[in-house]
Amino acid sequence: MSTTASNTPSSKSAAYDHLIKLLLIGDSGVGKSCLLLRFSEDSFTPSFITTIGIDFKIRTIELEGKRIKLQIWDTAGQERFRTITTAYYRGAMGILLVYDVTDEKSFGNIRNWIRNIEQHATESVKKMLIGNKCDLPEKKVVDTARGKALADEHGIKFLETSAKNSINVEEAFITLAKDIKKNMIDKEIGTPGQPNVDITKSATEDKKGGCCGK
Ligand SMILES: Nc1nc2c(ncn2[C@@H]2O[C@H](COP(=O)(O)OP(=O)(O)OP(=O)(O)O)[C@@H](O)[C@H]2O)c(=O)[nH]1
Ligand SMILES: [Mg+2]
Repeated sequence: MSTTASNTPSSKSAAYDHLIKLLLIGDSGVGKSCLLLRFSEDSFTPSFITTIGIDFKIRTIELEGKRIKLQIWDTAGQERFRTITTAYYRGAMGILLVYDVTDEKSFGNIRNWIRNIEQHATESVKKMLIGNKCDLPEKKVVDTARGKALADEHGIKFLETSAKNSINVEEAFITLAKDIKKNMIDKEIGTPGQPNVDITKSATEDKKGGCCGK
């Protein structure tokens, strides 16, 4: 598990004003873990280490003078982990739906991922469509207009990113966080001491059970 122990979601120190829980979903190999690694540690690895079950990373950012703790859950795209990964949808305030611009199938499957969200996430969840690997224009098969059209059809934002070349990665996470924060201020949720859905507990239990340890 690559997560820093002091950053476990159960840490009680309220060194933040709002806690925002995000989730990354999409087919295996589209670059979810790499996007998260770029955002949380500003690094990239070309080797493919498929995610087993679920993982998370933390990064605290500042938005309009408020400290926003982002707890970002990275799911395995592989079908065999579907039961465990869908259990995390409900706790998410925002979901990044990721496809690979060089992989037509991963784009086609976005409709299935959206259906999963409709079935398992809360209705108010904010979504964003991400076309990753935009650093490979010669291999690109899903053009920008198609990504944009799909996002428009679902009334969600869209960005093309590159975890490798660090293009639009910050923008993706921060735009989604901003949308959620705007909503939160109205509803006064996610502030320290406020009860909110604790998806951490099940993660810890799952790891103890050995079904998704990393
Ligand atoms: N060229 C390029 N390659 C990328 C980019 N992002 C990820 N990759 C590569 O794509 C492969 C898969 O990346 P991962 O982030 O592990 O994919 P994933 O979506 O987390 O896959 P699962 O964990 O199996 O669901 C790796 O070999 C990465 O190096 C990118 O922006 N550009
Ligand atoms: Mg992964």
